[in-house]
Amino acid sequence: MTMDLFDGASTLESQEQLAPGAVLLRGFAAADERELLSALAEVITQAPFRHMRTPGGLPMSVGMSNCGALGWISDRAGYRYGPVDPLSSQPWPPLPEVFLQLATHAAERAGFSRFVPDACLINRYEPGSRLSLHQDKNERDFGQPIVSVSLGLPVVFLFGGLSRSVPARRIGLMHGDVVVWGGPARLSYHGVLPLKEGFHPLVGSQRPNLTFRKAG
Ligand code: MD3
Ligand code: FE
Repeated sequence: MTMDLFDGASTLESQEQLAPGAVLLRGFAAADERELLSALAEVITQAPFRHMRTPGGLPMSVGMSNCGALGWISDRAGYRYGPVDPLSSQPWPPLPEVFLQLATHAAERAGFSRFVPDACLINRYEPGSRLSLHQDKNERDFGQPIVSVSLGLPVVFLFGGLSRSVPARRIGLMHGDVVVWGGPARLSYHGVLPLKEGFHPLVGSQRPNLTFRKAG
C-alpha cells in the first residue's frame, strides 16, 4: 500500500492480483480524476451517450459512446468495431492524451509493456443499469489486455471463469479503481450488477466506465 500526498489531497493506492492475468490497481486513476472527467465531458459533447440495441433489438440499459480510431458498436447487424460514429457519421473523437497515458501506465504496471489502445468504449451506468455476463471477443488479438477504469458510483462487478458455468466472484469497484485484464483472464466471463442509487460529489448519480482496447 502506498500513500501519495499532493495538492492537499491524498490518495490510497494498492495492487492486488485477482487471478492470473487480472490485476486490480485500487485508486490508480484517482490522482487524474479531474482531468479524466473533463476530457470525458469533451468527448461526450462530440459523441453523446446512446443506448445501443442488442442484435435481438432490445436497447441496452447502459449508455455507451467511444473515442479512439475504433469504436464498439452494437445494432441489429451484430457486435463489431468501426471507425465512424453511426449517430454523426463522423469518426469517433480522438483518444484524449490523459486517457492514453493512464491506460498505458496501468498496463505497464500490470506487466504489459507495449499496450497501445486504439479504442476506448465508454459505458455510462445510471441507477438500475446492468451488464449481463459476457466475454469480450470482438477484438483481433486476445494477447492484448483490456484496461478498465471505474469512475463515479461504486458497483459490484462479477468476475467469472472461461465458461459461463463457473460461479462468478463479486468484486466491489469504486471511483478511481483500474483493472488490467490480460493473459489467461482475457477471455473470462464478466458482468456488472444493477447500479444502486447514490451520489458521487464529482460525478453525480452515475458510473462512467472506460475500457481501453487494442481492437484492430
Ligand atoms: C474481464 N464493462 O465494456 S469493466 C465491457 O464495468 C465491460 O462497464 C464493464 O464488461 C463495466 O465490455 C466491466 C471490467 C472488464 C472489462 C473487460 C474485461 C473486465 C473484463 C475483459 C475480459 C475480462
Ligand atoms: Fe466486457
